[in-house]
Amino acid sequence: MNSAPVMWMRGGTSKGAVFLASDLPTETAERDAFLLRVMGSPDPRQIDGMGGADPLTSKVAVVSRSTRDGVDVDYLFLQVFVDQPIVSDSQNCGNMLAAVGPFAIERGLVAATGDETRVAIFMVNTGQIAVAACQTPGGVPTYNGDAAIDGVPGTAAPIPLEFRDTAGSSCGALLPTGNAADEINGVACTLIDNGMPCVVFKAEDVGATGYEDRETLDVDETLKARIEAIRLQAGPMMNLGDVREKSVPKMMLVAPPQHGGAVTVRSFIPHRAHATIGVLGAVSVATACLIQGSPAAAVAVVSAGDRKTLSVEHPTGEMSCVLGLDADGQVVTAALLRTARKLMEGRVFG
Ligand code: NQM
Repeated sequence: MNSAPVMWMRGGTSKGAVFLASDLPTETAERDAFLLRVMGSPDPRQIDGMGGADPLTSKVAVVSRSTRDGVDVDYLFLQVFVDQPIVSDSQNCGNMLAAVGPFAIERGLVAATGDETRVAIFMVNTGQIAVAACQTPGGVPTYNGDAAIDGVPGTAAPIPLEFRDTAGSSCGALLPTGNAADEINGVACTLIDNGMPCVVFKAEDVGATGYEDRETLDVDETLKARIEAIRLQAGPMMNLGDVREKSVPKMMLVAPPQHGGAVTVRSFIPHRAHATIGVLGAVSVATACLIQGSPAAAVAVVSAGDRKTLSVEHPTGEMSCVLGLDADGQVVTAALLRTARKLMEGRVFG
């Protein structure tokens, strides 16, 4: 295949290609070869493709009508590595998820229902469902509005996302080792998966502050080697197997909040620092803040109550996670605000 219809979209603080599944090759190797050529990978500059030389702008969403009860569309997320010839389905992406609802309405997979259209999305990577509330005044998706999210300039139409039962999405359990903390290379880590497999540890335990900017973290080769050594050991402990060629688990360095939030995070996803924080990554860290005995709980500031809004501070602002707890104090729902924008529509060549 050498070209396909595509919409290029911003979803939350990420950006990438959104395809109808029926427009891509059904055979995985052929599909992945095409997507590598589309993005211009492997190449640190992705000069011969559409990727933005950053994992956050080298993303693909594949969308199809769902046959599942109560679900509108299926969404498969693919991470196209920038500098390696890898297309990975080992992770989900809650930021690109924000683009899926409007895309599904634009492509006629879902009929608009008045001024707001709720789209139920099956997330193929993890087998879970999210609901996106999309603005459709007069039955037409709009991207304009007054919602602001940190990491994106200006304002856009709000797209609240609701998640249910995300615990153990890829690792089989919220805490795959059963422990609030495990020691790896002398660092106390929480191995947790509430929608995204994450290793959460105190920034100070790996010689960082947790308040660095992205650029500072990205050039610190000593820090990155120390974190990667922890990650490679955490992978099998989290039931993820050998993670050398996987983009999970994400590495989350936590520190006390500085701006009135619940916690500060710097994340490696996993080899570059994140400009903000991933959506499900933030849900997983916020959940770790509620686990007694975890490194995150030791630095977090959390108020009482059974519905908690945890503001997760990141390099360029914050992301608020609204967590719903059951009678046992377990996190059973999560809601976040995102926005999205259609950037172009046409054919992309691979
Ligand atoms: O955690 C980046 C992003 C993400 C993932 C990454 C995400 C999530 O910001 O749900 O959104 O962690 O690779 O797009």
